[in-house]
Amino acid sequence: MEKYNHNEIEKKWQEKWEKEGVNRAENSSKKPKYYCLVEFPYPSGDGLHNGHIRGYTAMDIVARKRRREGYNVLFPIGWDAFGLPTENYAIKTKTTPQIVTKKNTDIFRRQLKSLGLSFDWSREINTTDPEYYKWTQWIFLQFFKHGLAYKKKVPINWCLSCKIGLANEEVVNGACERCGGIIEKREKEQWMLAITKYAERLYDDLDTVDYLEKIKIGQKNWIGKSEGALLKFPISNFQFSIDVFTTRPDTLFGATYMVLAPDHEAVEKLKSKIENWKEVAQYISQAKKKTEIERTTEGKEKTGAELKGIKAINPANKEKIPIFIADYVLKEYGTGAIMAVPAHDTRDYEFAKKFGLSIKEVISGGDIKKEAFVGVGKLVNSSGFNGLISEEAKEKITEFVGGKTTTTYKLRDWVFSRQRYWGEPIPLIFCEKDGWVAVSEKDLPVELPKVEKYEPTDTGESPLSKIESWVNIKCPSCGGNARRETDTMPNWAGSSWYYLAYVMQGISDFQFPISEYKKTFNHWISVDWYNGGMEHTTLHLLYSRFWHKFLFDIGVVSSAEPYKKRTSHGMVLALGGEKMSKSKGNVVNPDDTIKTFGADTLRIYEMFIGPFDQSVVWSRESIIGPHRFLERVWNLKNKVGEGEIDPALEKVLNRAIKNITEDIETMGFNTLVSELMTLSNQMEKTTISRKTYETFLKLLAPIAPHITEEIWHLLGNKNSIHSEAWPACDFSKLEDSTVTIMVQVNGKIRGKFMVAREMDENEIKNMALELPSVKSWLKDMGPKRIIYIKDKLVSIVV
Ligand code: ANZ
Repeated sequence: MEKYNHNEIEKKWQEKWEKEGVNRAENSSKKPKYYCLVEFPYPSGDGLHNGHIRGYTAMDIVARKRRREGYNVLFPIGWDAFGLPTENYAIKTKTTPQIVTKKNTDIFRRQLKSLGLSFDWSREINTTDPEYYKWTQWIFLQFFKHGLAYKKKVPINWCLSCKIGLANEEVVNGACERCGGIIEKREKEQWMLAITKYAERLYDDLDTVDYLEKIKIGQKNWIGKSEGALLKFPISNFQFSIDVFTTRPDTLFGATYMVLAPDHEAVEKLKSKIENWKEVAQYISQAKKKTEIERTTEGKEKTGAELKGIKAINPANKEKIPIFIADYVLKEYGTGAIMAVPAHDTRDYEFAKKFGLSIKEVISGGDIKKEAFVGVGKLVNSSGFNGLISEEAKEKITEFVGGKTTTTYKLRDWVFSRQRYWGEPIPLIFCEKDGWVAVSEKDLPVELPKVEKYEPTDTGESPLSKIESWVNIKCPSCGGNARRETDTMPNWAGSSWYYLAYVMQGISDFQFPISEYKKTFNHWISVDWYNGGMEHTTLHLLYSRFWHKFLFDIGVVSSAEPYKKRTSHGMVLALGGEKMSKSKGNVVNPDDTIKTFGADTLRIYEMFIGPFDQSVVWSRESIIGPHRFLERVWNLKNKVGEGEIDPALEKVLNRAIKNITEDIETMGFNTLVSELMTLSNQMEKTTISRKTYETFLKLLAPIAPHITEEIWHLLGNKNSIHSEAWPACDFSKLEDSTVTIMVQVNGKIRGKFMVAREMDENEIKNMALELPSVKSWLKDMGPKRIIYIKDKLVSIVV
């Protein structure tokens, strides 16, 4: 067999495509637009990993197909380069994050180019470029000006080893998401973004987008919408009442005690009458130390303290019930206070058992001696409401006690400050007289100053706070002495709007005012198809949807959602199913694979390795298969004859066109590859016409762009195969009008006959029984059963 020199061929075409700018998107075009987006990588020191390659190759296939279907395609790439690993590495190696970033992006760029991905490199972006974060800062200022960025003292999750405050979402199982280190609660003034103001729209608008169902569910769970009621519980001997939020007002008659979050404001107000204040105060200080996750984990032993000397009044039956503080109730959710219904809520049940509180059944259907019955059902022990079903009772009981139906969300406002160096400076200035003042737009970007030392501080101040010459500044409003904000933005900021940055990047000298460019934004936005890792389908996706909706509200963009469609690929794992990581030494370096087997082979392998949405295990042995396949494709060119088109082959070819066209849309990339393999097997068996071979190459081109381009030119074609129209399926070649029906008697084939496709079942059964060969087997016995499998088989049992 003739070998093909992948190294030479791949390099040659990559250079030519780049020189000719074949993948550039046009800002104005008569063609319809299509915007394909992949998650831009964080340029870590490990280089590109196989998970990136899997997702990027998939979208590359889509982008290539769209171009050939006549679309003006935008398929861009860039670097999400702010973040802790770079900063930590710079500290360790005594360089600067700027230098580390430059080095890493150079490696990533080279690697991505060596894969032949059809990115529009003219639009490359980097979130750490001052010309980029100028706009991140500009968007932040718009939030600030619209009252959606505010400073608040919040208990933050402080990672002792990263020395950084983390958002709740960044705390996983009570530990730091980045380093796995210990988290402590600390009170700190932080910039917050009011994402909760958008909770309802972020939830409801999921109905308008085409995301994988599991992604929609993930988003919904983060937002955590709950429909329920606010009910007032008067406090005896006090002139006020406490609101509780409940999703089950139908269980009100079973509320046998009340629980407040340990940090609920009412505790202070009740203090004078609390008989066991010492015990209560001690419990409060203990609870402070725990993270939210520790507090709320199911099945954990419940703790609490009763507020002795004080009672609440159940508004339904006027019974006096005890009040507790307990850490399973969170201050930030609902009203921070609950009515406890131990018969019908698991956590309340555990708590009541431990503290010997009364458990009163009000919904029938369970066995409350054994466990809480959390289902809905008929009301009992509920006075005039007995016999109603839960749904009805919810409304009636809420009305009866003067409550209010309401919707709550689990989503919290977003802690937006970080006390680290390698992030976007928050463009605000504090003046004693004017308070917080925005940096003027003409002074953006507020550049990160070059510093000697950017180690985090133990006091929790940002390292920027030590650079007096940078910090001290005149107030833009009154001209008096003022100080810059020294906190920086979280690493989520730059990626919250980057799909817009690619559009801006295509406009030379993009400037204020943004409204001038609305036409170009409107041409490209929304993104038509966005693929990325499953791990980014909650936070990043939610944050960027939030920013987009805000930009929509202030008139920058005209669509309510940034991404029309979102899909996800499964991870590529190391042998043994472990995550690939440098520290485990099990990373497969794509450079080696490309050198040995070629980018085309690697691309096919990554697509062939398993169902796209599932995790797969990398294996070097199995990469040989795709490589041999390409060698056979290469050799097929020597078989091309001018002879008649083989009708059988034509049928296989048209079926492949149909299936591959569909496979790309449904991300069935592994079946796409098998389809191509089957087709090439068929071609090896007969003479092939040039047209058949060329069509085959056109189908293979999106996944193996180099080898197909090379053969295409060897066949004498002058244009690029990647600008050839996408093959259309000739359906008349596909379907035979007749089918062959096999006939079995007692499980053995005894005959066959041809009929028209879709013929009536009874007629076919009769024809089978009339067949001479079948008749001889049946002799005089009547058949016991006849089974028909459409267009395939009649099975007779005697
Ligand atoms: C009484 C009740 C009876 C409840 C019952 C449930 C079952 P979701 O669905 O997650 O929104 N709750 C309310 N605020 C809370 C807080 N700050 N911390 C902890 N728990 C809180 O849950 C709503 C339910 O969680 C509410 O409904 C309340 O308990 C509790 F048979 O009220 B329920």
